[in-house]
Amino acid sequence: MVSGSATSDLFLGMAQGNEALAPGAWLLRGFARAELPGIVAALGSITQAAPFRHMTTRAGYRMSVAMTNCGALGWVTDAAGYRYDPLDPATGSAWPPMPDAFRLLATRAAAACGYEGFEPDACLVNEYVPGSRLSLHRDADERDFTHPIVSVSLGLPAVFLLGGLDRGDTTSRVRLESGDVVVFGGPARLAYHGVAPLADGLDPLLGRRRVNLTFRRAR
Ligand code: MD3
Ligand code: FE
Repeated sequence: MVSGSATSDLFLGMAQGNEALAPGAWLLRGFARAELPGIVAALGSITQAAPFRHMTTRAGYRMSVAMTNCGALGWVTDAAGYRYDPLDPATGSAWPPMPDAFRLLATRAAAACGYEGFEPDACLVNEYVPGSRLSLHRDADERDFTHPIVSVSLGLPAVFLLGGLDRGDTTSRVRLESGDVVVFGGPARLAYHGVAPLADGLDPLLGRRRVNLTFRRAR
């Protein structure tokens, strides 16, 4: 798509050029491109305070994606299961604050898709190296699913898999590049999704890796 008519786009407050991936899911190609150097610099400060680490699922599997967080709450998984925690279990300290530039970017992207007033309190930061993947899952640890999730892709390109509300639904593949932003709300908020194994390459800003920021309203 192919957003609807100019009239309904205006009515919903959506900018021209947004691509609908599914009802409620919008791809904003290059939305963060101009801000990439600043985002990458801020990311360096965050990972200095809260380094990337490979978490373990409740079932005991080590995730191939390394993770950290910024913001009031951080998503963690360990033998106790999945949860949002105000403290980084690795340091015992609060997660680094969410930079204003991150928060404003997420709020602007959500508003560009018709989700006004999005105020994220958690930003999960995923780091992929060649071969890292994220198996099909849905994000259901948040309190209120009327809030969207905003994803910002940085570094190497990835193939994002988007399914439906049932695990067995067919998935479509979307190539996400550095600076692309995706907004998942409404009927797409609880859709199954994942990331195919990362292909090798070299990104001018991030090297041999991909980093994804997901902005959430957890509480
Ligand atoms: C669709 N991250 O952190 S972002 C995750 O690229 C996650 O690192 C992927 O899935 C990544 O949970 C994909 C895109 C995304 C995020 C949340 C969604 C897609 C979503 C929530 C509902 C539907
Ligand atoms: Fe997810």
